[in-house]
Amino acid sequence: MTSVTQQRGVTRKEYWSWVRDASALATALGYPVQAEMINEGTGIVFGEDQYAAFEAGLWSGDPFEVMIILESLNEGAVSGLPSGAESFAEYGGLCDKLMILHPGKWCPPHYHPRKTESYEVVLGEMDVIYGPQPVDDGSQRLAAGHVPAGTAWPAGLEVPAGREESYEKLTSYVRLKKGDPKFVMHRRHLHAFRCPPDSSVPLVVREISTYSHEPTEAQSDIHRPLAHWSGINDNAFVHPAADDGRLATRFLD
Ligand code: RUU
Ligand code: CO
Repeated sequence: MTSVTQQRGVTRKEYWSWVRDASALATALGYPVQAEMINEGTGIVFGEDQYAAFEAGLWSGDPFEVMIILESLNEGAVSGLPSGAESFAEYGGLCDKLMILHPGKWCPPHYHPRKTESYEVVLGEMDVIYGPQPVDDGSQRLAAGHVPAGTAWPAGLEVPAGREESYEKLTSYVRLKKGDPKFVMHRRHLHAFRCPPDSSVPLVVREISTYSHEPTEAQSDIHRPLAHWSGINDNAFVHPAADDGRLATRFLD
């Protein structure tokens, strides 16, 4: 009997060429890349099984949950608020990120109890799927906002093997292109997106959003205007394994 072993990590050589190529592309496209944005959390692999993406390589077109995030700004808006408004500050602020995904690769299904985000395609095309209705998780303090209904999924929208169920509630679909107006994904709407597998270029998307509460090392306390925000994780991934990737990269060497 032959046993199939799946790659469960990435070599440093693969990781750094992925991240350095992506940051060079971002710089060429005019994004303000700074040295401190390049680290072991810049490339995100959403769970141990998703390292298999590196076996066939990032250009294979195969569906895996693997992406780059370069974050140039994450500012909470907390000072000068009227009294009584402070506790709502965690819903505001301003964040600017550039996200880069290779053909077939996905940002996995998730929603944000607080963050509203918007997308502007800088290079390539973007397949977005989302939940047309907001998630009711009992935690809501603000209205969710309306995301216009898209169409049904087109044929051939391949999602990662073993994670199919986590995509099921994201029934609305839209394809975004460079030059489209920003598409707003309001808080509490499930969303995921990918680069089409037949693309000749990686998908590059600029995300402008409210403050991103994320449990990454890069989010040092310097960027957190309120101490208790360090305990907030505003990314609710549908698949339990998807959360792992935010915390550390698994190196094979
Ligand atoms: C995009 O939808 C995003 O929210 C990024 O900003 C990361 O937080 C993960 O997904
Ligand atoms: Co999101």
